[in-house]
Amino acid sequence: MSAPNNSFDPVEVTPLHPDEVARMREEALAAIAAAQDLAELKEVRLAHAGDRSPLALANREIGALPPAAKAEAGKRVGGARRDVGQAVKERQAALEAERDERVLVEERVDVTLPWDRTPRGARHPLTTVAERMADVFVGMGFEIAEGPEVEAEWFNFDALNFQPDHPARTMQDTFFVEGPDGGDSGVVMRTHTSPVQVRALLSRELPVYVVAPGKTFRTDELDATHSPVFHQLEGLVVDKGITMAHLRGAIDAFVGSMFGEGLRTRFRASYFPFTEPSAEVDMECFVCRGASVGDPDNPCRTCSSEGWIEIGGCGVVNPRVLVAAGVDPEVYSGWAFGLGIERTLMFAHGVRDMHDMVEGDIRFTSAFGSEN
Ligand code: FA5
Repeated sequence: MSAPNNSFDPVEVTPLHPDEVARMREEALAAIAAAQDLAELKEVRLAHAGDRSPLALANREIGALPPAAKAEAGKRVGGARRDVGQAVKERQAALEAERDERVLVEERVDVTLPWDRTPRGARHPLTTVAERMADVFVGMGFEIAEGPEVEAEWFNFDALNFQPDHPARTMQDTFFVEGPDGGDSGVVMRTHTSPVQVRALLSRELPVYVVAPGKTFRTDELDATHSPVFHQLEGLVVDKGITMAHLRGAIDAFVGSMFGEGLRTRFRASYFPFTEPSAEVDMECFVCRGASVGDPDNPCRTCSSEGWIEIGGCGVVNPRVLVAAGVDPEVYSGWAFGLGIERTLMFAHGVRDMHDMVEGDIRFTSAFGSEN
């Protein structure tokens, strides 16, 4: 067994030599001071204060020294490591403060700049008016029903009691969908939303209280009051003991809600194959309330000084329609209406020309705001 190495001189172990320890300390402090950002400082910390740094390796040598030499060498290396650790801490704090200051400047938001210069998109007023119209009926307990825009002729015409020779079926009014061989496909672009009546009756339990907003198509020329593609709101009620008086009440509630309370409505006798009796619905002009009639000094542009505005067609559901939809007309009765949504938008917002609604000019739609 060998004797303890009492005569060992720590000065002889190079990494523990005071000059060497001082050099390692100076080198570390210089590298820390030179670190320009936090990433660089991280690398410097690993190199000069990490487990494999020269000072850490020197520290390991102390274990091999004789006890008498350990204290002094430990003090020397420990002091250098403390200084390096302290310098890293201080540099870290300084660099973090610099970074925070820079980020504050770089990410500054000038709250005085004008905001949102890009015009915001909005839904088309036809969509919002259609929803408002439907909402009035939803508020009365109606449900929303739907049907396809490309519709079977049977739903669009036959089930609604249009006779085979009815003029609405001709090419002058209806867009027919061509069959694969160029012939008759039995399918049309729906000319009104009334086919949804039959679809609703076939697919729902009675009683039925529905409204169906939707797109419709006719071979009309685009002019100030007509469009080949337009929208209607269909309404249908089928229940026991339903009369035209209920229809009157529902229309009055709708007109009051959309255009203002207290406006009178009137029914003018008309004809639709799927209702009997049928009527055109007029409402009192909400601008002049009839005051312009017979007064050339105060003309009204909204009602053309007629005092009344036509808003759609309606009537008691023809028993033949109920039979086509499998409903017993001895037990059930009902009524239906079809309102033009473009016309409603025209009256409600003073839109003079149908072109404005279809041409997609943002100057028209933006006037309605960004209601969504
Ligand atoms: C019908 O379409 C019936 N289906 C309405 C109906 C439903 C009656 C249920 C009875 C029971 P009419 O063809 O009148 O009816 O059209 C109804 C409304 O659609 C018109 O009052 C008008 O506001 C609108 N309309 C019709 N054609 C056009 C068009 N080319 N452009 C814009 N709106 C139109």
